[in-house]
Amino acid sequence: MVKLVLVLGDQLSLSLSALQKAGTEDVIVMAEVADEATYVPHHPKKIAFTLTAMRKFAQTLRAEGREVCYTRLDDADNSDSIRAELLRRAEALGATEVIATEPGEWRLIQALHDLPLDVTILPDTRFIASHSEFEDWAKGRKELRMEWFYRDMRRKTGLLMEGDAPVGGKWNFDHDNRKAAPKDIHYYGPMEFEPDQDVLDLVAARFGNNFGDLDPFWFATDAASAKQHLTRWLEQALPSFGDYQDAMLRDNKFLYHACIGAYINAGLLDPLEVCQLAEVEYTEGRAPINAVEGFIRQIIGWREFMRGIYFLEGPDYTTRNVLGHDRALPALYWGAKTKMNCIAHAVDQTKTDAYAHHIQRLMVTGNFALLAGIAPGAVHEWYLAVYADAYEWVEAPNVIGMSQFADGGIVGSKPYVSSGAYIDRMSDYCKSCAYKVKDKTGPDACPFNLLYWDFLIRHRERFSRNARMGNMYRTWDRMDETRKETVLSDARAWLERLDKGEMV
Ligand code: FAD
Ligand code: DLZ
Ligand code: SF4
Repeated sequence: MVKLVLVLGDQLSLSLSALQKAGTEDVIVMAEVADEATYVPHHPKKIAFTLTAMRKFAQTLRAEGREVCYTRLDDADNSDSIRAELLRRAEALGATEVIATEPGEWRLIQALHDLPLDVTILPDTRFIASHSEFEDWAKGRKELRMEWFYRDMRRKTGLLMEGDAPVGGKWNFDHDNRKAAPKDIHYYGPMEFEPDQDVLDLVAARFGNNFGDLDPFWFATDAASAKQHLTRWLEQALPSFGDYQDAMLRDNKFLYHACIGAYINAGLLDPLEVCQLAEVEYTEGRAPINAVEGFIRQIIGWREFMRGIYFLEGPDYTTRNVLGHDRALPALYWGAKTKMNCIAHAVDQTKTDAYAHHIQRLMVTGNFALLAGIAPGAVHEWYLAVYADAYEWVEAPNVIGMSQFADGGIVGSKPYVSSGAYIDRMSDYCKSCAYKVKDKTGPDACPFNLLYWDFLIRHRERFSRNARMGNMYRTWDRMDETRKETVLSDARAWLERLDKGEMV
């Protein structure tokens, strides 16, 4: 009897385990559904990217002779959810079995388990570490640290290895990767591709009121274009990737970042192949070790580690809130005017491109949310909605864990917080900001300076025993009492203005 083979919007790879397992007579089910477009208010560009890439992938499958039952969002008989679409197709075709590759979100895994059909969920083999490998690695460890896991992934893949030893004599070259913003940039961002106007019109009509600009739409939406973009990036930008990985510039939003997260996560690029291509740039002498090692670490280290944590920690991970933060997400995250230049730039870029690079996400919008005590669930939903590369398996550990410390230190050993000084060192935002980054108190003081101390003092009991944070508390303890009081009262007054919805 014919089986249904489910392919989701982030499973657009010919190597997908469900496609490999299926017989040629089995029917592939792909569905554009309202449920997936609305579980958070996704950025219109993200929706357009997903739908365009799904449509093109269905064409590729058909060209290979596979039968695809494809539901478009505006089809009259669209039943609005993956579950209902599978049931509808099963009934029409008389099928009782479904083959699926494990979805990247507990919500959908549960929905598949709940189907009154015979469902086989296969592992997602596009990742380097399986769930059991990560569990075995994690078992019995007091702390889960990415660096140790990463070394195992280097050994497993053989990337940048000379026998058992790391190429260049060191596992990690991050020490060379924290240079401040460069003066000249020789890379001008990702390649731009033609959109599918039908999809843009559909998304504009259905989701045009969501936060985010649909135009200009520049994403690659098939494997060949994504590879074209990657090839150009490897040639033009990889050599400088490491040096300026943490820098932020007003007029050069992408710096030397690869802008491939959306492509890898949707299945248009294979993560291992991407790393192998980067390795060749090193072995052929075209890119330095600090750039190539740093880049490969992001993919086989951080990306795999985050996925491991998501599946290890279970479905309640997104509700964690060990710091008890409960402030509502301020309107400035949705584009309301703010005097904070760094936030304005990061949010504006997010609105335009459904993209911001790692340090903007971590040290600007994430840092601010943590310092201001915003409810981590709200922060999580924002990140899941606004970035084209956001799927829960990778977004949640980055937000709930790395950025908001809401998991109590599973992902990171200390919270990523900083005052304005860090942002000033790594960017050119502060020069043209209405606030003064050097002011620690008073009406023009940079809010990051005020909130930094407010955060540390609110959570003193938890963090003062952390060996990596002792210095911060010693600095505070050396400040004179009047100054301490002024810092804390200025911080409280600033937060009150934020809560009242004043322009801050
Ligand atoms: P580059 O800087 O060029 O890095 C290359 C690749 O490395 C990325 O494409 C990605 O595949 C991988 N990578 C780098 N850092 C990470 C990381 N911390 N976790 C997982 N993969 C990583 N990444 C997502 O893919 N989806 C998300 O929803 C997401 N949300 C984030 C939220 C916060 C608060 C933070 C701090 C980080 C988040 N990241 C997320 C990680 C990282 O910011 C993005 O992967 C990166 O910005 C994507 O842009 P890029 O392709 O230009 O990356
Ligand atoms: C993100 C997304 C969107 C916007 N739309 C669809 C869709 O219509 N159909 C689909 O199969 N997948 C979509 N996706 C991706 C899913 O939300 C994703 O597969 C799950 O969140 C699991 O990672
Ligand atoms: Fe951001 Fe403060 Fe710098 Fe302004 S002064 S850009 S608020 S860090």
